[in-house]
Amino acid sequence: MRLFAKGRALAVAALLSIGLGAAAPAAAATGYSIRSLNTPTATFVTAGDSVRINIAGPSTALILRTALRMNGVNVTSALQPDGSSGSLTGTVQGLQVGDNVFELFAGKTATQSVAKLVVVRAYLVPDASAACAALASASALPIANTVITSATLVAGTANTPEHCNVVGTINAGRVGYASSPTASPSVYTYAIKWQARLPTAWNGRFYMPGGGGTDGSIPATTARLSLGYAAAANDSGHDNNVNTDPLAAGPGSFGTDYQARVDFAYNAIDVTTQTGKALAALLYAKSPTYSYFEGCSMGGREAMMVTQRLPNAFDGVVAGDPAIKFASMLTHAVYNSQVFGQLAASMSVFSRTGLPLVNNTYTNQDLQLISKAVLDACDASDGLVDGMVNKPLQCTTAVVRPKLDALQCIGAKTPTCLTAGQIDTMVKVYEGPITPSGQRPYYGWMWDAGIAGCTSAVDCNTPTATNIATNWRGWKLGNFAANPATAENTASDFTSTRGGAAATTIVPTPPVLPAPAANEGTTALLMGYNLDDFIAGTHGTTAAFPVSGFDLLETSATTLSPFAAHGGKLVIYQPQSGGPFSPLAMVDWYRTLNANNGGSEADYSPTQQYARLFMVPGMQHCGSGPSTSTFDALPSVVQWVENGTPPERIVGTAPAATPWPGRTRPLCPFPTYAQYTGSGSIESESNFVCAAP
Ligand SMILES: [Ca+2]
Repeated sequence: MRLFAKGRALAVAALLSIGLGAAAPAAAATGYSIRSLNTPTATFVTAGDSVRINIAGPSTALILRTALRMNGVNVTSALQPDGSSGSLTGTVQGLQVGDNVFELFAGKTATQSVAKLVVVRAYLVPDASAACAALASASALPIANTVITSATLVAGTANTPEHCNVVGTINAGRVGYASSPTASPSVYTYAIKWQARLPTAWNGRFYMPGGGGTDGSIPATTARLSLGYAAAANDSGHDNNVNTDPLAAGPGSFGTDYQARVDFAYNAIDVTTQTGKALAALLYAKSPTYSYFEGCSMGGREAMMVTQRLPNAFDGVVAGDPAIKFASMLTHAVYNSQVFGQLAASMSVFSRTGLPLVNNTYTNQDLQLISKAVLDACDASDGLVDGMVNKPLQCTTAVVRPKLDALQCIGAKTPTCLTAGQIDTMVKVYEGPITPSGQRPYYGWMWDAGIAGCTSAVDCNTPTATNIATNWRGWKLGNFAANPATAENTASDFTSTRGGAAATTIVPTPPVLPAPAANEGTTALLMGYNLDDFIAGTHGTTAAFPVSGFDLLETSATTLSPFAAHGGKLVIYQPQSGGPFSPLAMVDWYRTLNANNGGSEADYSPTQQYARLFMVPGMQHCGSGPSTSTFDALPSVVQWVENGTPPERIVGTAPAATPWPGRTRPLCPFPTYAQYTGSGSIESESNFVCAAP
């Protein structure tokens, strides 16, 4: 189980050969294409001033009539027939440092290009070792109280190119509020810790990966280095190895300090972005031309945040399974701890410390029964029975409930049936939290096969199968415990390392203390909350906490005009099963954005000019599940920003741990969905279109 994963970039590194621009044929719709044959990265040339280029057209006769221009200069004579019909290949000399724009014209005098490709020739740092070392004493950095701890040239390896590794702090030694009365001051002494990696061969771009969980460590900054991006990241202003008070939700104890909340919400990203860009400008004597942000989970919230609060800082943003409506989401964590807890109590399943043990309310096989019921109810509604629900908004509780009821045990519970309590409780959770006063503070959930799902091509819907995906239950229930008498609740939604910390110390004002991290202390708090009181706390302020946790962290603004006006492009991918964040919350946010942007349910085009949402059937939190969950969204946003080509589909591939390894599907811009054309293999995305619902 990946907890609040630190950016999908790590999981998809193998796909990065797609490169900065499109290595795949560009402008295929015209029948013409340009490809770079450079290796190892098609569109990033790190040595020399030439690149192998292939152009293709509908026929040999037509391709011989074309003109290829690089930066406006005709370079057609560099290409020759290569033996394939309608195809010319050759080496084009004279790349300039930086971006080189190739355009293909159908005729020598045509003015409208039929294909386009950008190839970057690297900016090279002369005397990189000395230049890197000099950054250690860089002055005039933009943020006060910045300290550079080290600046070291790191030799290239098979995986990462030579780069300058710069490590530093901002506001180190800041003493915050005491996290609990007996805590040592070292626990509430803070710094914003950051790291920048600046490759010697640079593509002119800046890149920042988001964090994960409740942050507290610097995410990896190596994922895009081989493509030439200069990267920077930060720990969000607290360190899980330092700022962890066992009486203040452990690593969530930073939430007892207001400035640490502000740093976590947005400030650490702001100051690290400014610092990282300034370091790049010093090293390369040139400011970045484009800047990108990418993250999943909490990193996804950070991605949404930069489009809302720092609208000029980034040109392209990828937000994966984002933690938007973060404060509202916590009502779901609290509510689930209570309703699942009530089910556990009714089953007389208790933990080591005597709390209801949510972990054992459903076996993996029970969840797989529900997954199968969802498919029975909704798989065919998209026109193809393939184990995927591509029209999830039609898969309502009213549609699913009869299939669940059909699973109800006649007599005693067996592995092939569900108790009435199990069915009722799961429906409650999927309908979303309701408070004692009748408020509906969050959303229901999206019925989707990824509540469980097979992790192999072998049928797992038998009472004894063990190959069942467990990411969803990891968030909601925790893994099934072999011996309840020695077990504790481990659901990530309501234990101290994740949602529980957020619901006690990070979001409510004042913070709820003590929030003991040991002996299920945080879980016990959540199970005992009055949900109306909890909501009031998320909106609370005091003299010491002048802005509420809700307003700092909700990140749900539905006007992105400054970001759009800046030219920013946003790609969101939203798993339909998800983990901590409701897919319906994202759909509602996007619909509201569209309505505020002059769109309607029949017309998403105004919003799709700069923000596109891609639902991912079957996918669990930031990956896994019975899903085509392997994809890399960054190249699509780069194409959009730099070439003006919006993503009409993102191709996802099913990983090995699915019923159909290697299957591909188009992920479609909401509200369209992947619809089978009716012919050809159902395992190939090429036989699917993105259709209106
Ligand atoms: Ca289907």
